Amino acid sequence: MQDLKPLHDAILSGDAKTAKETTQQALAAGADPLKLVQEYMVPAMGEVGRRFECNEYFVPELLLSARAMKAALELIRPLLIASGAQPVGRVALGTVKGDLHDIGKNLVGAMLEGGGYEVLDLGVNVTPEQFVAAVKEKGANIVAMSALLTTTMPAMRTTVDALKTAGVRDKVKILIGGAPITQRYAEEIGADGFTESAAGAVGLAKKVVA
Ligand code: B12
Repeated sequence: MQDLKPLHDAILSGDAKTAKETTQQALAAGADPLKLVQEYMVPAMGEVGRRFECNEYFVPELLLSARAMKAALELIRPLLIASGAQPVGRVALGTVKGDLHDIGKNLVGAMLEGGGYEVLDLGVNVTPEQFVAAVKEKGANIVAMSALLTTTMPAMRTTVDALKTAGVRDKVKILIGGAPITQRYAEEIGADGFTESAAGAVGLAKKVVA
């Protein structure tokens, strides 16, 4: 396979145009789409997460990298489906009711997509009923909730309770995250997992489903 470091570097530097072009060229040359994701794109987003944690990258860099990742993924996703590779899981992802912060959520979504998950992005200000509907009507087997405000954290508990009331709690694994969220809080509300970073979301999803 041709050297695809430029794809890795384009995502790392948030260069959506080059990410797209490199992906297009690689696919035209017969590269394996799954390999592109696993060996170049996901590691690039992992490095983005690491740099953010070390304060080398800030929110604008994260957004640009997430956009570059999405641009490349748009070309790859249809091929993965066409090649018969089954999504490893279906995730209903959203920022909880009352909360409009979506940067972290979008990063988590891009990482999960890169990890082979089908992501149903419900957006921001997502009500418990919307999460329940995504499980019942769209067959999501993972619910992933994001909250950035201490005042909206309780909406996570309300959503867990709504899933129980709707009788679908045992059909899904629940992941939570966002700056104010802790492992302790996840345990307290009965969620299945928490990570501090988007980079850890794929590993976490795999762990809880296994
Ligand atoms: C950008 C920002 C905004 C933007 C949001 C733009 C957008 N499209 O998202 C705007 C300007 C709209 C905004 C509005 C407000 N904000 Co604001 N905002 C921020 C800021 C500066 C950065 C948040 C961010 O994007 N971080 C970067 C991302 C990448 O990090 P992240 O979201 O934490 O996500 C990472 C992890 O947490 C994890 N993760 C996130 N979600 C999930 C989910 C799962 C399942 C998993 C596994 C992992 C995971 O992965 C991500 C990547 O590693 C924070 C300060 C801060 N340092 O957090 C304040 C902050 C969150 N905001 C704050 C406040 C108060 C507000 C407002 C109430 C302000 C106001 N008076 O209007 C409003 C509320 C609006 C609302 N109803 O939501 C406070 C919250 C304080 C508190 N105790 O609750 C903060 C902490 C600022 C502060 N220090 O006071 N905000």
